[in-house]
Amino acid sequence: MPTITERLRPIQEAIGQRTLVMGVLNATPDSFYDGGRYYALDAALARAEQMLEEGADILDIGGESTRPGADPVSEAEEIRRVVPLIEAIAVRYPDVFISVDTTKSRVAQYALQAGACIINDISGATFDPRMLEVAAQTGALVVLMHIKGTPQTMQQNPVYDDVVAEVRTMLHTHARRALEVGIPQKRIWLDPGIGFGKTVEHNLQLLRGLPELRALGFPVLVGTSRKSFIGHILGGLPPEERLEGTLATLALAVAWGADIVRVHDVKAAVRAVKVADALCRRYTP
Ligand code: HH2
Repeated sequence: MPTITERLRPIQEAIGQRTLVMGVLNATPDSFYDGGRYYALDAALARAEQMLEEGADILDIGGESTRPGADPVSEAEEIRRVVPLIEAIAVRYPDVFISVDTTKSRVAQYALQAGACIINDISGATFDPRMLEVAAQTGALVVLMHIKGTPQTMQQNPVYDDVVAEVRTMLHTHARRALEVGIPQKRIWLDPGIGFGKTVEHNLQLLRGLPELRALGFPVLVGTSRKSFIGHILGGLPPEERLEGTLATLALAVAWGADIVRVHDVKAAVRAVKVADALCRRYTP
């Protein structure tokens, strides 16, 4: 049985060559876009299969919505939602890269045992003090995202002097903590946390500031998919109407240095990113 670190090698080798696409799969009743659609195991498995056919590099499995004001979910319930799904995907597709979108170290631990190899923590491993230890001990890759506050409080008037500088400093701190517990640099990805304690203007500044975040020396993941700042720019369009706006953000995110994009619409995103990669990286598969 290859270790998690060995299994991660192909994904790490692709970084810098082309932009990776992470497909979102939320086994939740209340996520802001796909909530309720993939709550049942069969529906979630069918969606996983579809995203892989459409070219997803990674499947990001979540069991707790982090939309503004979402109700927290207990550890036991989150495990119940994600672990059987991860196991079922891993059995069917042993080579697939699965990340678990969680802030709880025990959920991460069970998810890794079930077949995940990436921990995607929207708190930058700050909500659960054991998270980095789990990543270090298991050899998992960790995505450390910036959030201001918690999902319950984050959109209550977020204020920054200089949002790019503050997010950059905080991400640097998160990365240093991860390095200190023994996680190697190439197994740490950073994420500015679009929509997590940010106004529309903050989100735009952060996207334009991606080159500065990339300059920290870690791969950068960006999650703009169907988020509310896109709806806001487009005159109040709902999540269902935000695909084209999302694709515009993906092309520019690639141009500004994103290494991984997290999306709901894998087929469209893979096509957009391939064209952006051909232009920006001179890479064609
Ligand atoms: N955004 C969401 C959830 N997890 N993880 C990372 N690394 N970056 C992101 O931007 C990010 C994330 C929110 O999107 P979604 O999962 O679709 O919604 P919900 O939190 O309502 O489940």
